[in-house]
Amino acid sequence: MKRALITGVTGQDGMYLSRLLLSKGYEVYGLVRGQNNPKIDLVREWAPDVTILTGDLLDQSSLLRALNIAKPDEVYNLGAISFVAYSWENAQLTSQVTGLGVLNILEAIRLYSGDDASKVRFYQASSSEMFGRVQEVPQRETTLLWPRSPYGVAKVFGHYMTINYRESYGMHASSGILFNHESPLRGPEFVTRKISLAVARIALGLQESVSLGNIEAKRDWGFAGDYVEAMWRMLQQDHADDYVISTGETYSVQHFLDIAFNHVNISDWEKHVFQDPKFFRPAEVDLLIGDSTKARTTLGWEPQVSFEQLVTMMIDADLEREKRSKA
Ligand code: F7E
Repeated sequence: MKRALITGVTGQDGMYLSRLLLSKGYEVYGLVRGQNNPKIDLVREWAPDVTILTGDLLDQSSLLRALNIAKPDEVYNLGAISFVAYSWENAQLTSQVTGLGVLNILEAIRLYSGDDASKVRFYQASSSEMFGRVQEVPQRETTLLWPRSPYGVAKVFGHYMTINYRESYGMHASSGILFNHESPLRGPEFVTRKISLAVARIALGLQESVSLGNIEAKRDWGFAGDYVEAMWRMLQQDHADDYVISTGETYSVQHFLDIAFNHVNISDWEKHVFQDPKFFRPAEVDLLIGDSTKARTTLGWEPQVSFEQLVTMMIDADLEREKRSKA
C-alpha cells in the first residue's frame, strides 16, 4: 500500500486528491494548519479515511514530524495562501507561506530521506499566475515567467526551488503549472464560486445582485477533479519534470456570467451584476491560456469536463445547497 502526505488537504484540490488517492488504495495523511481548524470537519465528512496531522509550512520541525509519522512515498504540496487579491494586502505572509513554505517542505524531505534522494516523490502546486504579463500565447513550460502579483512572485520562488532540489539533489520533484481549476468545493472568494453562489441565490429569490471586479478578465478554466489526476500521473513517471495543465480554451468572466444566468433562465442578467472598484486588482493578468501538449502526450492526461459543464455543475451544486439550507 502506497502512502501519501498532502499539505493543504482542506482546500478544494486537497479534497479531490485525497479521494482519488484513497480510491487507488493509498494510505492518505493530510496536513492541517492551526488550532481546532474548522475545516477539519469538512475533510472528515468528505474523506473519512484521511488521517489528519497538524503542522505548518512555516514550522519545519512540524513538517519533519509529519513525515516521520506518515512515512510517505509521495508528498503533494498544495498548501498555500492562494487568493491572489489577498496577496497584495499580505505580501510578506504570502511570500513566506506560498514561497518559503516550499523550501521548508523540500528541505524537510531532504533531511528525512537521508542518503536516498528518491525515497519520497514530491509534487509542487505551481500556477499559471507565474506567467502574469504573458510573454507568449498560449503559455507552455518554456514560456518566460513574469508574475504580476505577490502571489505569483511567491509561486515562481517555489517553482524554481523545486527544480533546484531536483537538479541539486536528484530528488523526484515535479511541478504542475496549473491553470485556474474550479469545482463546487471552490472557496466563495474566487470569482467562479462567487458567481455560482450568487446566481443560485438570485434564482431562488434569496438575493438581488452581486458586485464583481473586472468582468472582462479571461481565464483558462478547468475542473479541479480532472486536474488532481494530472498531479498523480506526474508522480508515477520515471523522471520528474514540469507540466502545464490547462484546457487550452479561454473565456471571460462575462461569458461565465452568461452561461450561469442562462442556466437558471435569467437572460437580462446585467441588472443583477454591479462592478465595484474594490474588486479590481492593482495589476491584472490579461490573457491566460495554456498549452498542455506535454502533459497530454507524456502523461496521457486530458481534461474531461467542458467549460459549460463546469459552470452548470457549480450552479446545480449551489442550488442544492441553498435549497437545503433554506429548508
Ligand atoms: O479571479 C476577476 C479577477 O480570484 C479570476 C487561484 O486559484 O487561479 C486562481 O487565481 C479573475 C481575475 O482567481 C471578481 O480580477 C472579477 O482576473 O477567481 P479568481 P485567480 O486570481 O485567477 C490561479 C491559477 C491560482 O493559482 C490562484 O491560487 O476574475 N474577477 N471580479 C474577480 N475575482 C474575484 N476573486 N472576485 C471578483 O469579484
